[in-house]
Amino acid sequence: MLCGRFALDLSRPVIMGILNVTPDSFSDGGRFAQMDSALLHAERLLREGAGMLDIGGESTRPDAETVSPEQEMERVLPVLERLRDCGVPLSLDTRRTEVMRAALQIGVDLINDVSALEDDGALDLLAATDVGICLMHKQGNPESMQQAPHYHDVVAEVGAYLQRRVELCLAAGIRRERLVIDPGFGFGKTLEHNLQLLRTLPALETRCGAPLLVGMSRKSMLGAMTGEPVPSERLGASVAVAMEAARRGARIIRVHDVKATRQALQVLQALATD
Ligand code: 7PJ
Repeated sequence: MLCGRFALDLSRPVIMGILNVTPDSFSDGGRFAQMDSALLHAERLLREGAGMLDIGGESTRPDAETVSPEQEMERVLPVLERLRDCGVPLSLDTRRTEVMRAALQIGVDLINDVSALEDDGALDLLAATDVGICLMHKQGNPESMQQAPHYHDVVAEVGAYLQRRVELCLAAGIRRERLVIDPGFGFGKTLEHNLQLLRTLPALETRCGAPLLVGMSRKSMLGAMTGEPVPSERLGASVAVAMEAARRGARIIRVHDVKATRQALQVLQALATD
């Protein structure tokens, strides 16, 4: 995969470590404390085996508070700048063209967009660059998407949407090698929808002709299966679904817990016969 300054080898799954840059509830030390804790956390993710970092300043969890584009940029741009030479591709998790434009000036390798470049101008902006692009499916908006997710055939609808977004990118002159796709677990989906998508991952990759990125780490679908209400206590469930996704061909796995995911992937790879 071509991804800004990097050509990524996806023959084995790559772990994308999640770096949230949102206000730290444990400290009110302001911007510097936020920066320090983000950098410390990035160091840990890298030490534990992250092959790329996904930096996000706007929470897109269900019911999250809204963040202005200015706030989002204030959070992520300094972190992007400081991590620029950390040795792995830097991904930015954003839906906003304005934030993408500013990040491109500093240097970013992949734009991870949970709205698949639907913001005005995003497609044209990225077409003129060489960054990687993650196109994700969601139904509705983060504020309300979990209220009543509905599909006639979730696998067919998510596949058709992602296929259309891939074709739109190709038509805009973006090379296929720059694209990854993501069914968007938890983004306007019930547990049953998520499970159907997980079971049919291989067909999605074939249909869209782009490698798969998946993100299920700590999500409420795991709470629904295990009864564990606390996201950070869902490590076992997170690793289990990450391995199932890897077995079904996921190439980039977006997680909070890099060390445990890496160990599990190493076992999976040792067991593989082909
Ligand atoms: C995802 C994401 C995901 C991609 C978030 C959370 C919510 N980007 N950003 N895929 N989820 N590509 O991590 O709980 O599933 S934010």
